[in-house]
Amino acid sequence: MANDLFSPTQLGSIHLNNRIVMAPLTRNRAGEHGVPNDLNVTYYAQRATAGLIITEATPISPLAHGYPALPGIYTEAQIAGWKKITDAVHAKGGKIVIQLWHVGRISHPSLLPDGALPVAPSAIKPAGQAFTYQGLQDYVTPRALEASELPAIVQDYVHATKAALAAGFDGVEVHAANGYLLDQFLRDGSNKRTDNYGGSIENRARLLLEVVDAVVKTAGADKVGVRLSPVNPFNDMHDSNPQALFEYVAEALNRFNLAYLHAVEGGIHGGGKADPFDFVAFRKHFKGSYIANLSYDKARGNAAIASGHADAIAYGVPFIANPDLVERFKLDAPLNVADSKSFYGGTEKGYTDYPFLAA
Ligand code: 8OZ
Repeated sequence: MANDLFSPTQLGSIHLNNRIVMAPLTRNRAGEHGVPNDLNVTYYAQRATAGLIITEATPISPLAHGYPALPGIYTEAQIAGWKKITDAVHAKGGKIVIQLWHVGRISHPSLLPDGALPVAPSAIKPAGQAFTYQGLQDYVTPRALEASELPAIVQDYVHATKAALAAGFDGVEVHAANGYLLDQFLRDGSNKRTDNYGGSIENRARLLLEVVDAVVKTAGADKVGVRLSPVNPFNDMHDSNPQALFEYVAEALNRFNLAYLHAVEGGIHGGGKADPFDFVAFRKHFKGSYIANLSYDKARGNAAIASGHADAIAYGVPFIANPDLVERFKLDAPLNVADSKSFYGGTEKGYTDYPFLAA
């Protein structure tokens, strides 16, 4: 029988009971100092029947922050907070990886230590406004990173990877999507550098590949995934030839034998219309496992797995509103509808209070 969403699979060293993956979802409900709290434990434990949970994007250092109330993965207290989450998910037979994040220019001095300027490949201010503790504020012109500063950022990824392993995660996902730092280097709308990290596709991919190399050396390739979003225009992103760029990146990632590649197959977060892109052709350039994401339902998820396009499907909004999404898919039960007003920040309302199916 052909594989479907309910077939077990193996992503690197991570065994999944099913192929229904919880996508990374920013929820802005961490405790003080970026320490995950008991409410966060409940939220993730409720969703442990997912074949794999990818955590919300998690800053790797104080300078990697860009929104209020994010959890971090760089202090002892944060490790202890996350350990409660990985323990709770594992106790229920689930698997969980943490998404490692540096926001680059999508930040604001009020969110950074000593009011620092956000950093980016080039000093280009993104259109739009930052979410800050004082409300929406215009983005500022970021500071272009010196090439000599990049090794320290790579080391921040290494430090965060060590912290993630200490916290009991099954692996890490390098966030190279959605207009944040690594994606800012990849795409030429945000990268105008004239050094080894800008210009050609090879140069723009260099920082991502250095980060992945360092993270793989720290965790082992079979515990590392990468997320890309070739045509998501969110965060004022654009590239002149995304097909060529991201097919190069997919092929370059083959050398590592990663646990998986994860792609956002279009535009998300209302960033505008995505450029055309052939995701089937793109996927064929990557030799390992592939997680597809973006508005899949059960039928399209099964079809993508049956056709060999994807090994697993990541569901975002459906997992916000349906902690038991796997059970509901299995039974073809109706889905709870997500309340978008409680996506970002707040209390248990719209976070841990979505009902499970009645027993
Ligand atoms: C929505 C709001 C804030 C952050 C992403 C981490 O798009 C995010 C994010 C999404 O990857």
